[in-house]
Amino acid sequence: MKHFQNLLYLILSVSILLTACDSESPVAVEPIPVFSTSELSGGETTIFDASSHAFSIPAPNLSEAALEKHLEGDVEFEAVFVTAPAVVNPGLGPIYNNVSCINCHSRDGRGRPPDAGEGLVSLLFRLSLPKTEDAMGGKPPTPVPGFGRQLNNRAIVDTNPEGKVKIEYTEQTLTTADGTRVHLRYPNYTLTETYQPLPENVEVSPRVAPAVFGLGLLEAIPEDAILAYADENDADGDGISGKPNYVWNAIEQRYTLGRFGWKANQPTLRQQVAAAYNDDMGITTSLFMVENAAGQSQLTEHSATPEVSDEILDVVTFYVQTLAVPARRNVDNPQVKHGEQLFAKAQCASCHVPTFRTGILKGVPSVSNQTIHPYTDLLLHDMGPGLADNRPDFHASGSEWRTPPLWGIGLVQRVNGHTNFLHDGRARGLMEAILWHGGEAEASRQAVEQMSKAERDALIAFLESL
Ligand code: HEC
Ligand code: HEC
Ligand SMILES: [Ca+2]
Ligand SMILES: [Ca+2]
Ligand SMILES: [Ca+2]
Repeated sequence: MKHFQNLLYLILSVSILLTACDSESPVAVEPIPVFSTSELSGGETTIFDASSHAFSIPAPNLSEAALEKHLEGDVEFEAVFVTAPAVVNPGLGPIYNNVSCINCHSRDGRGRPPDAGEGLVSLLFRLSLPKTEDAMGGKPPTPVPGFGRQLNNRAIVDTNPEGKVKIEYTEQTLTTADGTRVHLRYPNYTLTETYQPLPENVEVSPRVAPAVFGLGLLEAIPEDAILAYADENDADGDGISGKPNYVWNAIEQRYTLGRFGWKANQPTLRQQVAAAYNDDMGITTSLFMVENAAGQSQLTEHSATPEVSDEILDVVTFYVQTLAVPARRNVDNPQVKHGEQLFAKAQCASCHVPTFRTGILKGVPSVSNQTIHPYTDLLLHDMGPGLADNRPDFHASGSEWRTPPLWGIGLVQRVNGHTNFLHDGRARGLMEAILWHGGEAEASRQAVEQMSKAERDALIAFLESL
């Protein structure tokens, strides 16, 4: 392999020498690598595919047995659940948000808010009452009596959905230093047709389904490496803090570092998946045996055995751990390179951390010991009042969000047919998403507002290369 690579360098060098001879001033020739390392966003799990399937491809470095397990998980991720009793995939509801994982995580990508006149599909609303600290010093969200942790807007026959949501947008305009006007859309949510009155002091958090590729790599980042970026009291004075969330770990029965979800509110992918079955689909697993409708008069039956087996929970977890990360494109394009410099200069990289080295994730060698480029620190940041949901989630305050990874963001249009970004999908494009940044990212946003049009275009070209 090494020989082959050297040979390749040689051939490339010779051909460059030949072309160099044509020009006026021949330049010294360095061997150039076949792939730039910066293209390999997911290390050895990277795939070179920029098609509409870019988020749905198994990591190319899986063993044959691992690939088989991944493909079993793929089938379960797409499985449509129905009302019990049924032969295949029973247990749906009685109240739920959607009938399969893939219905929300469309093409393993991201969801969006509904269009005018459309019902909720891949946007859901977490609910809670103002929290109090528990005996162990944790801050779990307090479920709302009769509604639990989330508004379940769909229900099986003869059962009432918990309610509906009316979304109205208002527009505000921001003018950049060079006089360009950018429109920002601000959502207003009203919970309607609730099956019983909601308490006055209910807290509501809108969240769209994020993409599910590359997640095993994020799970494999050593905790120390994440905590190294935490700077809760901004000791280095750069205006950016970065705070770890500590969330309830149902497997370990203690509080551990949160990594997944828009507020880093889930500690592991296994728990995230089990919670999705439970909260989003009304399906019990060994991890969460209590139906999401518990405590409601409309819950008549309660299965004594998990509605989804541990085998299925295993393979679905493995599936979201082992989806490949798409490679970057156009890394050597001068505009993209310029944009990358501006990204660093505007301090974007302080939160959207470009590079991590993964440790060992037990049972998942393909994501272990990889150099990756996720553009996240997995920490919480105060993003200001404009983005606040005012619903704390464990240690995340009402205005704190986890930095989302930016890898693959340039392919969202291709895969999902939209460019709705941020936790509630309010942004209709990358620039709108950036211009919502406030709080700790205030200086970053101001830097972007001060940029010339050419610089803003370069920044976007860089993001689109991810
Ligand atoms: C109703 C829509 C919906 C359904 C159905 C759904 N999800 Fe999700 N999923 C979401 C939302 C919204 C989030 C973000 C949750 C949060 O921030 O708390 C999410 C988060 C995730 C994450 C974490 C992603 C990240 O980057 O942190 C994983 C993994 C995931 N879901 C897997 C699944 C699996 C597996 C299923 C099926 C068992 C499923 N989801 C069903 C909407 C859905
Ligand atoms: C203080 C930390 C911080 C800084 C600095 C920062 N971001 Fe972010 N970024 C976030 C967080 C947190 C979110 C999620 C906010 C939300 O969804 O409400 C986000 C969201 C985004 C998104 C949308 C991602 C998605 O999945 O929807 C983009 C694009 C983005 N940032 C780009 C940038 C760029 C470009 C810069 C520099 C100009 C920047 N960010 C600076 C923390 C930061
Ligand atoms: Ca059920
Ligand atoms: Ca509920
Ligand atoms: Ca700091």
